[in-house]
Amino acid sequence: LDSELALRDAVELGEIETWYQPIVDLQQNTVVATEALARWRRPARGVIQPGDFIAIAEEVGLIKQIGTEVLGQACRAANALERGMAVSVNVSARQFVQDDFGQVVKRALDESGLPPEQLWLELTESAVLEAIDSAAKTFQELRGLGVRLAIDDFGTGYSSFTHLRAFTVDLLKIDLTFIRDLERSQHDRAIVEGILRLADSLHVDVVAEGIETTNQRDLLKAMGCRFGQGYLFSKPAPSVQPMVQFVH
Ligand code: G
Ligand code: G
Ligand code: MN
Ligand code: NA
Repeated sequence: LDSELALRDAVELGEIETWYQPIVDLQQNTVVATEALARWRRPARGVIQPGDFIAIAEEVGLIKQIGTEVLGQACRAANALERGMAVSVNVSARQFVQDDFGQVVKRALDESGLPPEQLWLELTESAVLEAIDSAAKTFQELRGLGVRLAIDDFGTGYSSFTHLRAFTVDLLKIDLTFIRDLERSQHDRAIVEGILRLADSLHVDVVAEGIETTNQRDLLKAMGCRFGQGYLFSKPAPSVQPMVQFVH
């Protein structure tokens, strides 16, 4: 309750920050994008992780405000780099079902000057499913703006294929649970290969999440996976890491 009250003022007080984790082109060895990850810098309590406040924000109706703040910060940060860097922003179901979500995104693009194709929006499968009726309209609006749409945590949702049939997306982010045991598990390799083949037929790009070892990276690269993200490259950090920092 204490944290709920504090969270109500967090945006106004400038306590919501955005951290960034690079997304790497595995084939080219370059950073092409960065995922925006919300953090709450609470005075005298330090940096609070999204796992400890995003769910509260959704319950008490603050996610719209916080999400809009993160979106704005992320677009400004990506645009400030002036070198084609994309930024990938998480969108929860509650945000996505807002009537004016298309407008919120348009405003963030206009105010930051970020080219639309440099904004990726990560939707979870459950977010899309919950919003199945209003989602179609919002999807059209977002496609019209020219932003790129990604399904986050792909493979963990209920009926992943239904979403692929219903909506045209540009990217799939393979959930890190499929990447973790890639070296040991023939089974997981088969699943990831299947997702890559499917994505290829659908002309959808893939980001493998949670890459922690060079072996995982090399396997994914050999399988033809285009993009990757994980602690091997960088943990989330308070500013966008420049491309030159990428040395693996
Ligand atoms: O950064 P970390 O790995 O702790 O993120 C944990 C979870 O919080 C992830 O599932 C991520 O998608 C979610 N998350 C992080 N930032 C945001 C945000 O700005 N909005 C929403 N809706 N979720 C976020
Ligand atoms: O649900 P979403 O994919 O948005 O969540 C991203 C989360 O994954 C963040 O909390 C981020 O800190 C975490 N993450 C990013 N890279 C790695 C990694 O290599 N290993 C693990 N275990 N977590 C990671
Ligand atoms: Mn994400
Ligand atoms: Na994910």
